[in-house]
Amino acid sequence: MKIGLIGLQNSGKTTIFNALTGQNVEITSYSTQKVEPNLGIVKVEDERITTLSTMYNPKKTMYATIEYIDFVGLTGNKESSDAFGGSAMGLVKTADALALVIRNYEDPMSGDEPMPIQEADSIESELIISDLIIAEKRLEKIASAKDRGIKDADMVIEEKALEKITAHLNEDNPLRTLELTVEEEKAVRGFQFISQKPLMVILNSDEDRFGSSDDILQKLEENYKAIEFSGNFEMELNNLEEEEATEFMQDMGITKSARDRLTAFSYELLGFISFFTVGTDEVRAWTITCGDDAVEAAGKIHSDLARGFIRAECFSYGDLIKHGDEKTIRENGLFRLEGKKYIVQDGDILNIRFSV
Ligand SMILES: Nc1nc2c(ncn2[C@@H]2O[C@H](COP(=O)(O)OP(=O)(O)OP(=O)(O)O)[C@@H](O)[C@H]2O)c(=O)[nH]1
Ligand SMILES: [Mg+2]
Repeated sequence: MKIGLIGLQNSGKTTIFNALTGQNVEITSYSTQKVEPNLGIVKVEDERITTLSTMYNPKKTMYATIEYIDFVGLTGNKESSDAFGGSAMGLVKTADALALVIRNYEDPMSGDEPMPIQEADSIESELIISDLIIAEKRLEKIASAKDRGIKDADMVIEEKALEKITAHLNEDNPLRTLELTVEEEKAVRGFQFISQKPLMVILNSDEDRFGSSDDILQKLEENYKAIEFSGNFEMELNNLEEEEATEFMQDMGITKSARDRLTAFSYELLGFISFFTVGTDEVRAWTITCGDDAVEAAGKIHSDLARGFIRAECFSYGDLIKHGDEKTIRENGLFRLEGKKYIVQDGDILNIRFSV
């Protein structure tokens, strides 16, 4: 899973990136104009994998991972709608979800008071406008093709979908709140509209404001999924010994690390679940979307497994813990053979039978 951190300049994206990844990317209160985004991969803590690894004693243990991409800040200048210009845009489009970082502290350069709700709304508008430009350009092309007498069934569907999309965007709504039919969705998938991506808002509060922003969070939650971090504080925890860090966190009323909180939040937002593969070679967690079937799960491991799918041998992590070993699971009739249409459950342990 890839999450892109976006937001205005000085909203604390890099600070939060450091807090999440344990990296030490330079933090500046002036824009560095550094266009290259920072990349960091973090492990998704899952005690089930730890337990499975103890049971199977494999050569390799692989946790699921989240990749964070820290982009350069947007200027918030409506006239220049090239916010995600060039290569950065290409990268933003590869993200599975966006985390929009909003400043909730005085601007270190100008001293300006934070205006978190306005900031979130104005960036949402930028995303909407950038999609609108793409959709309208494409509609113009379709219109001119039609003028030249070109017309096919696919184009008709695409045009209808794009009209629906532009109407929605024109009312200042992001595409993630628009329902498209499977056909329409397919027709416009290639545009990778940015406001269609799942979005979470990270309210980045300074130490004084942290924990007393319920009213702001409530307001944000009218339109967004929102979570509060104290970026600076949480970044500095990385430099402390664990015991000391825990004490500091308790003082702030933080129960889990920024990394664990954002992991849980994004799994919930994106509807992600995990299944496992086990063996003496490797114990591994795989991330899929809730509702995915056995073939889709197999495809996560390797496209060959999806293509040549025969059956999934399956039992659940919960049953394994309850009964202690695979043998007892079989004896109790809890070892199942599932077909292509089987909807994989969180905590399923799968072995895919396939032939290509
Ligand atoms: N008080 C306070 N200041 C913060 C916090 N997070 C970031 N800052 C300050 O805000 C400034 C910018 O932080 P960065 O993390 O570089 O912000 P950014 O969003 O990555 O900025 P750009 O990459 O230029 O867009 C620095 O001076 C930070 O010290 C915070 O939680 N509290
Ligand atoms: Mg930055």
